[in-house]
Amino acid sequence: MSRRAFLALGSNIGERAEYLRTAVAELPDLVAVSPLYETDPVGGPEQDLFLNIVVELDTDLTAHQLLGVCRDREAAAERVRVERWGPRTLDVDVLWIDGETVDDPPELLVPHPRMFERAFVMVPLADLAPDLLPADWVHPADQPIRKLGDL
Ligand code: GSY
Repeated sequence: MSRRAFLALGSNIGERAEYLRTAVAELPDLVAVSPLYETDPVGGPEQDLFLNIVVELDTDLTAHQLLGVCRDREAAAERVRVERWGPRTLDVDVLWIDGETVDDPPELLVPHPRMFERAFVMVPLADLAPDLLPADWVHPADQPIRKLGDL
């Protein structure tokens, strides 16, 4: 049975918007794409600004199949894992699947364990699914993000 799932996408190397557009075009069961945000990097070394979006799928793929979709999109963007938390052409994470939790570390944890700490995830997620924003969620003051418009 299909259910709502959300993925987070980010890029901070090269033609950032193009990496996001190409990935979105290849996603299965896509129903919505958030506005595009430019965001200061959170964590990791000093690095360039990210572009971030969140997408909504209506899918009957399993959580692990969704993880495979994320990895396929990253591989297609020729992502090279040079450094954990470092710059990347494309990052795609499973954030949330309605009614499901997955505890299969380090491969897959759903809901994503850091999503609620990250403005670059929660702000675009709230654009698509305000019901998922906790009532007491506060935008961290040290995580500025700027809405750029549609991808
Ligand atoms: O976890 C996703 C990759 N990533 C990002 C990101 O996508 N956006 C911002 N602003 N900071 C980030 N730090 C990491 S790691």
